Amino acid sequence: MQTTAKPWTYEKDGYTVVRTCAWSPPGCHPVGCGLRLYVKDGRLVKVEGDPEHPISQGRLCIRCLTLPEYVHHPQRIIYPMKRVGERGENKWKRISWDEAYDIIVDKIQEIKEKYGPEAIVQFTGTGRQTAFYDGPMAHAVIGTPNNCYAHSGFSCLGPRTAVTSYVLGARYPEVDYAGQFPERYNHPGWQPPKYLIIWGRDPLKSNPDGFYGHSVVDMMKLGTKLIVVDPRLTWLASRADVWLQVRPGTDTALVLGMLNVIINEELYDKEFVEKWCYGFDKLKERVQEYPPEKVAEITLVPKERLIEAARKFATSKPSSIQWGLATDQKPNGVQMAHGILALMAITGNIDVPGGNIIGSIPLILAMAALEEKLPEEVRQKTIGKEEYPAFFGALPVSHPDLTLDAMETGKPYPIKMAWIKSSNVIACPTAAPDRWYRALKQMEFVVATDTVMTPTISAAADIFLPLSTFAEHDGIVAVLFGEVGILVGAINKALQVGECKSDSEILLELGKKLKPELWPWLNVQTMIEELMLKPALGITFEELREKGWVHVPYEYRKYETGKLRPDGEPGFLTLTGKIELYSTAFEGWGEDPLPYYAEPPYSPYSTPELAREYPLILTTGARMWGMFHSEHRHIRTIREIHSDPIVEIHPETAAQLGINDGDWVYIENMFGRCKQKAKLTAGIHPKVVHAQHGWWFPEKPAEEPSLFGVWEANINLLVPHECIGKLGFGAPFKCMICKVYKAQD
Ligand SMILES: Nc1nc2c(c(=O)[nH]1)N[C@H]1C(S)=C(S)[C@@H](COP(=O)(O)OP(=O)(O)OC[C@H]3O[C@@H](n4cnc5c(=O)[nH]c(N)nc54)[C@H](O)[C@@H]3O)O[C@H]1N2
Ligand SMILES: Nc1nc2c(c(=O)[nH]1)N[C@H]1C(S)=C(S)[C@@H](COP(=O)(O)OP(=O)(O)OC[C@H]3O[C@@H](n4cnc5c(=O)[nH]c(N)nc54)[C@H](O)[C@@H]3O)O[C@H]1N2
Ligand code: SF4
Ligand SMILES: [Mo]
Repeated sequence: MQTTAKPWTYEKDGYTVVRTCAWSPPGCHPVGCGLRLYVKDGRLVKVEGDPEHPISQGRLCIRCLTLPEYVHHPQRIIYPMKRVGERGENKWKRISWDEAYDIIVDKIQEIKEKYGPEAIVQFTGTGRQTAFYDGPMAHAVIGTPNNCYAHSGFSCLGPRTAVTSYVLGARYPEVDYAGQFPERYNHPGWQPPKYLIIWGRDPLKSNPDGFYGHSVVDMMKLGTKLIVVDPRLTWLASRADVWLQVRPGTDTALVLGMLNVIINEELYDKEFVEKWCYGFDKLKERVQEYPPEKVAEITLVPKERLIEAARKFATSKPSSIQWGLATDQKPNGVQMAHGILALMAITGNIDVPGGNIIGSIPLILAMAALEEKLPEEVRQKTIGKEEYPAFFGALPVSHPDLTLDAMETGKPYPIKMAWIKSSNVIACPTAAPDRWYRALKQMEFVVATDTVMTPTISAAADIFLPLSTFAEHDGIVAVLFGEVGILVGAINKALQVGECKSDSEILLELGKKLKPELWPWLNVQTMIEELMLKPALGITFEELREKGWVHVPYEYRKYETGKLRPDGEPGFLTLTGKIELYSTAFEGWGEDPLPYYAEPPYSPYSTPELAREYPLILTTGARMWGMFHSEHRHIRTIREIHSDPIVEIHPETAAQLGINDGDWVYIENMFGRCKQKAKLTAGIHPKVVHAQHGWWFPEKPAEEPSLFGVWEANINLLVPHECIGKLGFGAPFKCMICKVYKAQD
């Protein structure tokens, strides 16, 4: 453990400088970049990257650089509020925290008595800071089993981590970018991957989960070559050794084709396969169904490119794979994830320097202990537990699609209250958002916590609780929630804005009112210390803050030393003790134990009739530099860069449709339509279009029917609900069909 040169807070040139690690709000995933916040007269005046931070090393993106604009934005809501008009009228009255808590406590108790605790659903979004506290809030404060991430098929990270836990018996295997070592790339024994496959991910923009995107560029400078699998020519694809421009939604065929080449040409790691993999012969048999010629036809990737990529990856060790959201956002994503794990495994790249590394004990598990405080008979009622055991076994939350069904039908039981945190439900995560909108409006009582008024809150909430940004509270950030053993950093409060509170303060304060026996801690710092820091790392919050960050102890090849299993035996924590190329778990659930390709539910091949009317393939939601999902639409500096919702179209396709660069166009299919601005680019396949997600317009009226223009550009109006994979995972957000035409209005 090192100590940084500067203390966590100091005075400089009339400013109070506070060093901190970033998380949310405003949104980001937990990489925990290092910042220096400059505060004067109670205002955050400027922000600098912290050059001492071992991962970000002084670099920051625009979302952190514009933090002062976010913190002091006039549209921020900084006091608790109660709705006074009708829902959707956006009429509110300021109240005190005590009054807000009294109303909430009374209402929760009333609903529990009348309908049972399961009638309350907590809605959460992507892994922002509240991710540590979501389970405890639902289960050990509110007392409901229903904690719901309302993204159809839980199509984000969940499928990847679930499949990993079944196939590998471990948490998400991340690219070894030396983030776990204080001396980073100079660590003895570390080496850069020779090839890095970037598959359905754009990490420079997304810095996803626990991966610091810019480390790809660092590693390229150290010699790493890229293979990029993406229907769009990203910055990284343009610099790749091999770019596989795949038809959206067909990746599982591509991975099976690559396995075919590697296995048939005997380019795999025979020793590793022999010792640590289960079901190789069956996989070998299966991949015979996917010869490169056939795969080329399915995927639109030329056969030669596929073969070249497979050979380069398999014959260059170490190599690793960055696999992203495109894995999850399709009903066939479980099989894609299985195939990618098989690719890492048979080439012997698991948990080795420069390969894909496996984490140690996740920090989040300490918090998870609190989730178990839910009585068993209540837990049994979690929506979807019966229908999707594979889903529930890995993600003990309520199933998103079945939760909407329950809200609409009252079956298996009525849903009466929603607690919305870290999600803009109708603007961003949901397929068929119009149905979610109607369902939320039927609720008897809705509480929301956020930093600004959103379309969802204006439409449906009764109480608004104002949230502090990461500059305004103490906390911790753990890279990938501690799922890979990398780094834990201190979040330090630099200022107070209005009466805003953090997710963890709200959790503790409400916990003390509703279940005081479970919430004995005096403040958030001690709670975090007792629940996470001491058990996982043996340090106090003050010690962490003095050091700035600590590295979590990490070692390679844990399967050799018995560190992946509680019984201390070598191997993996699966039924067979090996990496299951043939999954005994899937077999148990009646799913095919081997990866297989299935056409997207709507495509020129699976629905040729519909495809005549909607001939273009639609992928959505590739990340933007400046926006985190539906956030940041109100930040002027960022809107100068991302002014309008953008749909990317190939110039030849646009010419056939009479569309010019900058035209407003409708994107439409059998489920709905929305309007975005055309950007012509040769970097997309002529048969494919890409549309942005998460758009709403804070400059438009907050009240109904506009709701900040949330229905205008909302691409999820074209994505159906309940169109998910067999085990409950994955929906077609990245593989729909559509037509595009010029908007005349
Ligand atoms: N700036 C910013 N960063 C973010 C977020 C944000 O909103 N903004 N969101 C965060 C969240 S929650 C997540 S889950 C991550 C996601 O981050 P990533 O995993 O990087 O995912 P995306 O940016 O959605 O898509 C990555 C790439 O997949 C390509 N793609 C589209 N369809 C397909 C397909 O069918 N197959 C393949 N192989 N590729 C396809 C897209 O063209 C895109 O370049 O980002 C996180 N980071
Ligand atoms: N078509 C399409 N749709 C998609 C995607 C796609 O690629 N294509 N991506 C999907 C993915 S991967 C995801 S994860 C979802 C994301 O969906 P959500 O997570 O629901 O994202 P947002 O709509 O940005 O809602 C987040 C809200 O939480 C607030 N917030 C920010 N930080 C915090 C915090 O720390 N605590 C709390 N309590 N609130 C906070 C923000 O101000 C914002 O209003 O969207 C999904 N939607
Ligand atoms: S990745 Fe960018 S937005 Fe996220 S914490 Fe780091 S600098 Fe901030
Ligand atoms: Mo996500």
